[in-house]
Amino acid sequence: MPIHRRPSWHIPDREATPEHLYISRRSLMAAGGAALAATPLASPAAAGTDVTALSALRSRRTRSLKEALTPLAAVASYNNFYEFGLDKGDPARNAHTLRPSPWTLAIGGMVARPLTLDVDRLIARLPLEERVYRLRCVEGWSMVIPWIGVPLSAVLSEAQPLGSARFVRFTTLADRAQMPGLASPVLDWPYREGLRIDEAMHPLTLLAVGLYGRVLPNQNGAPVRVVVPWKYGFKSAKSIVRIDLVGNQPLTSWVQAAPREYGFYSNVNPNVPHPRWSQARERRIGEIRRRDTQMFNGYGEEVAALYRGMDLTRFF
Ligand SMILES: Nc1nc2c(c(=O)[nH]1)N[C@H]1C(S)=C(S)[C@@H](COP(=O)(O)O)O[C@H]1N2
Ligand SMILES: [Mo]
Repeated sequence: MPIHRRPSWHIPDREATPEHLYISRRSLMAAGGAALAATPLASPAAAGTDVTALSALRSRRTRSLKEALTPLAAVASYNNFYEFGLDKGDPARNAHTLRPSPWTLAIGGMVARPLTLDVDRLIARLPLEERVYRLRCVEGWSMVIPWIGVPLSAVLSEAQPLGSARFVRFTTLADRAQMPGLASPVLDWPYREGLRIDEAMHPLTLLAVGLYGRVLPNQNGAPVRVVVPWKYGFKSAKSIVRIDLVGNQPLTSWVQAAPREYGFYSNVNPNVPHPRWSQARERRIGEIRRRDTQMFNGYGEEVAALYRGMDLTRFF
């Protein structure tokens, strides 16, 4: 691997795009048309962190892709968020009952300094970045999204993980009053995910609080979610309430539900088919022709070393 190359997310200052982030909620609504108007994109309770706060950002685009962005209307209306139903349109229809503010994120487990963070305040003090990442679902669709957030490592470091911590477990909200999908036993709630600690601390792993210059729409995991761009979408847990540093590989909801179909690693891998379908191709939302899926979702240059020597058909 060449050493002197700029990191692939580097873009020159002149291409950093403050202006187009300064989008008002009204112009987003106009741009998005009917789908957006019907969708309560705003997190009404999150007054402290509304779109003005995020767009007045400090946020600079620190990572771009030479691929068209998936329109916001699609990003906010074609979702997997089983807490709000199983159909792709259910989260946009149902997630208005989620109350993203106030919201507490606890960081604990094997840390020297357990934290209880008020997410509105966390957002206000974070040096937010905009990063355009692909997200690919294990079901074979993908999107390109301008996320806003910070590297997860920046927040985890504040809790001072112990040297003995080897994995990170994410626990998401499970509140029947806010989440009608919990009535279905499709998963063992709360939705739980996990990463190895080096994956969690990798500079690509984002703790996202917004997209398209605004706070996260509820259906995209408000107020705080992870985005792990080289893994299948389900590794990117939404509406997180707890992050624990742990010693052993945590049991995640999808591994628990169907261990032969969903492994702990779940790296995007066109060479390892899901037992019931191929992972070789994908459909970018908004496109008709399918395209080839890239190893590690195209992020191999940065993450392949994490898995050197591992049999990726066994650790899928
Ligand atoms: N809490 C929670 N997080 C979740 C899910 C979920 O059902 N519940 N679905 C996952 C799946 S399968 C995908 S593909 C992505 C979808 O994210 P998006 O709707 O923002 O595109 O969220 C992931 N995070
Ligand atoms: Mo997914």
